[in-house]
Amino acid sequence: MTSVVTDEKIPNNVNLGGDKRLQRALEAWQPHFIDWWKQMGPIGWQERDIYLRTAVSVESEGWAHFDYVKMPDYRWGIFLEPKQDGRTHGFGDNYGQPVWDEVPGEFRNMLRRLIVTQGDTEPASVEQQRDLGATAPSLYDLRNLFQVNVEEGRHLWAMVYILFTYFGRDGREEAEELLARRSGDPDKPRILGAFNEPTSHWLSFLMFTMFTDRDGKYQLSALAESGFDPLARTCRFMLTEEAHHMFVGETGVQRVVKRACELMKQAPDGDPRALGGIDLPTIQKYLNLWYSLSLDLFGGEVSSNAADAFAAGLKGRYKEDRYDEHKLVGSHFAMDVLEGGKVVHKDIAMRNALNEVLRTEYVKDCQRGVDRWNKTIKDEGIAAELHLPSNKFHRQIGMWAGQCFTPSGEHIDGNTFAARRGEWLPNAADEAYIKSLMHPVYEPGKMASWIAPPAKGINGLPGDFVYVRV
Ligand code: BYC
Repeated sequence: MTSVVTDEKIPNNVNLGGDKRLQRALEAWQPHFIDWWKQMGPIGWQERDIYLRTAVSVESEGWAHFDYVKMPDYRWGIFLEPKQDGRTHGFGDNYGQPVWDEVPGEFRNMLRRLIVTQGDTEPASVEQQRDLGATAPSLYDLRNLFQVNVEEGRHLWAMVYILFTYFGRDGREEAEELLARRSGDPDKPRILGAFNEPTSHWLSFLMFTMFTDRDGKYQLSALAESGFDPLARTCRFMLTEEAHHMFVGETGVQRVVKRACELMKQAPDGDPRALGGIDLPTIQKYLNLWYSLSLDLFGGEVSSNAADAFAAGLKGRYKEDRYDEHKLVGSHFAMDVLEGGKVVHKDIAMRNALNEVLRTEYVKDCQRGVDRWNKTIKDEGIAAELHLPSNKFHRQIGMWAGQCFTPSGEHIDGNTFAARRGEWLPNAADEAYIKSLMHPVYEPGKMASWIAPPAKGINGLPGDFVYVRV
């Protein structure tokens, strides 16, 4: 394995110093990235000391270093998992052939599109979250927000490294574009829908890290199988960091749920809102919103793009090794489809159904998280449950877009949906209420009224550690 270099301008384990042209090109992009970070990154906290984790190698033991850092000084590095000698394509038409170390000409555009789409989500999420530092419910949460933000920045570096190294001038242009698009900007929006949605308060942030970052886990896992080996190696290491982001979301929502239950028991009429909490029905609405937005990120249910990417060996399935058959010629996937305005269950050619196959794995993973939230509710002695809505509910991409379904999956007309929308998705009053709770709590160890404390601190430190020097 190439050794880790941390004293260069760009820390890396890819022997960047051995390719002076590439190194100069990336060092020329670096100030553009820092300008973007200062302009579009977290507002108001750039000069503060934050207790952050920095990736310093890819070893499973000791891959990260924790210390106080000012965010613009964060050491965003390039780290790829070591190359496995003799690795072969694990799926698709080239199954069993040696993997590629260079971009295969015939798949160049498809590969670039996948990498650019992945790369685009990283700065997008930082932009979406840039105001949240003003209203963090605790120093612990504030630090977690910034940890997520700097690591999304590193994931951008991961994709930019691939673009610069393997895509020549096109790659450099794409890297500039990644810094030029803006989340939510109608003239130059980010590529995928959910990354243009406002994440304007902490409940949305926690749902985003639970559901949208989890799409990241599944997409990165599918790309980690890629027969384009540099992409596979970079995605494998990105997954190591991604786990913390989902932890922030899942445990964050779990703490909101716990607090709701505690306040239900304390409030005279059982309404946690009376004591500055967030009630379970409102939590359910935000769950419905962010889950459905995140389902859209898997693309159409039936997709020739997905079939082509699989056939080419560029994008596989989640944990491809678990499957017995890796070419998927002649096999089928049974799924709901829309035919003549009706929902029917049908066999679809497997390669065309691969977005749905990946989404199905994602849904199971989300359900495991919701089950853990429901256990918290039960442990608090409250008789209520949260539910994932149907995968047809509130969809804007794919087969169910333009159709209306209830959260339990009943096909309804547009007028009924419009009349009942506010029961299922956050309405203006819910947004106003949640925003009214968003006041910063920056005293070490203290929490806002609407969220329970975490079970433990970061890196073995106590909950009242000064995670951010305010
Ligand atoms: N919004 O064949 P189709 C993460 C477009 S998250 C807007 O149905 P395909 C992270 C599609 O581009 C993971 N447009 O789907 C999380 C295509 O357009 P063109 C990000 C959409 O291509 C939190 C057309 O519709 N990584 O890492 O099989 C924080 C027809 O497409 C959307 C990736 O996504 C949408 N939701 O699949 C930070 C991996 N969905 O080409 C980070 C790379 C589809 O006809 N991307 N369209 O103009 C992919 O694998 C695929 O592009 C997708 C779409 C799965 C997104």
